[in-house]
Amino acid sequence: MSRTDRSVLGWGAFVVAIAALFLAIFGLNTDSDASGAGGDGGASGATVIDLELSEWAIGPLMSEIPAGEIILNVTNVGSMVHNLSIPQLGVKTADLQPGESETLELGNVADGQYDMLCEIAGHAASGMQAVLMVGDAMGGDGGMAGGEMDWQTMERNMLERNLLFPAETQGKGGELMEPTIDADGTKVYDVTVSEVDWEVEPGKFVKAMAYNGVVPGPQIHLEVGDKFRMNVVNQLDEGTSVHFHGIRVPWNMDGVEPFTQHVIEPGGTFTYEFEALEPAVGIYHSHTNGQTQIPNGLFGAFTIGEMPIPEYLQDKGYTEIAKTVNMVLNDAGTIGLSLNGKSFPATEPYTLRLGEVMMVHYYNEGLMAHPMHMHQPMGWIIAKDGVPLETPIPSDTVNVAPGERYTVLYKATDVGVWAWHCHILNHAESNDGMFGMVTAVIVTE
Ligand SMILES: [Cu+2]
Repeated sequence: MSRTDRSVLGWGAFVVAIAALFLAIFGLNTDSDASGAGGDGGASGATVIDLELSEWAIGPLMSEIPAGEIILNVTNVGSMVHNLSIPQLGVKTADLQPGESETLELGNVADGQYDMLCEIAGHAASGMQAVLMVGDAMGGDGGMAGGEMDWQTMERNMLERNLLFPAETQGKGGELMEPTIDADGTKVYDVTVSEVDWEVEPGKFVKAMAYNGVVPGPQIHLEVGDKFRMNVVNQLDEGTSVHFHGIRVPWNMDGVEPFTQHVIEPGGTFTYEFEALEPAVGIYHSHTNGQTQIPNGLFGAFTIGEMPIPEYLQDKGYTEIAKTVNMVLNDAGTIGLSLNGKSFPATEPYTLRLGEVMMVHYYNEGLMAHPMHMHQPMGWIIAKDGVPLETPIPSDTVNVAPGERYTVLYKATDVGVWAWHCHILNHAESNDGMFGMVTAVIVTE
């Protein structure tokens, strides 16, 4: 849909609008106090830098530092165990307990950009990555003064990345899956669980776990009264199971070893079968090694019936839904900070015409809460965990905790390219441009 929609607006206008929007919204962060460069410290002439590890950042913001001897004083100021690794230089601290420090001598470091990250599973994807910029790291025309990255350089870096949006990547998840219909009318879904190479953002392929090869898994939609069957084939090299989160099912279909079933072994199969008893906004996901399998991609929207528009909003002109969007949030595993399995600039933009209403079902399949913020249009929460609210709640920001679902109506009231992102700012922005949990809604006449 996005290709067609983009052509309506015109590609050039789209890019210009996006650029203007980004410049307007995301101000430049050139706080010089945030520089980690400690100047030329010590008799050796080495540059000494104090770095802090926390959930989920490596800080402070790094400015460019001169080539030569570099010493890092690394302190874990967080509440979890972290480490700091610079793979290109082959150096790494031990796993540091909260409060612990370690000094890393990097030796004589040449001009360049060196990635720094915490190597504990999931931490880099959650934000614990940074770049150590040394000497002429930017290729000569950065105009460095006093070891600081000037604002023009930062701006150029940010714009370069932001203008990649919306970037094409391989693979698109979450599309509606058509069942085959059994003789007795049962809707039958065949689902294969396997590891795939998933392009999270342009050129960045990760090992994902996927239902039918895509992240999120294909959407399943039933009507109340439908008979449902899912034949699961496990092609992973570990066990798995499927839980129907937020769906009323018989106990033995709940997908939890050892309470309800044995794990589906590698090469094994399992059939889930039940009747759709009640309307639902739910999700199907793994319940085996879930803290890894779910963030790595084993989730998909599972909806039953239609969500009604509350009378209160019908009176305000919300009479028809132009578009329904499932927005699955994630922040961990191999996929990391993402919307529907993609990270900015590969996230999908959405288009609306003036006056149109978009219904969004948010699902959080990550490990952290995410306050999802729509710049415009204004939102109304109409359901929590699939249950309609008697009175809608106005919401330009809705905080979605892991496992929760919120249904929000957004009405397009003003033309423009409107950012839509997680408002935990380091889930969306960096001094290298936007990343992770950012997309946009484009409203046209
Ligand atoms: Cu977030």
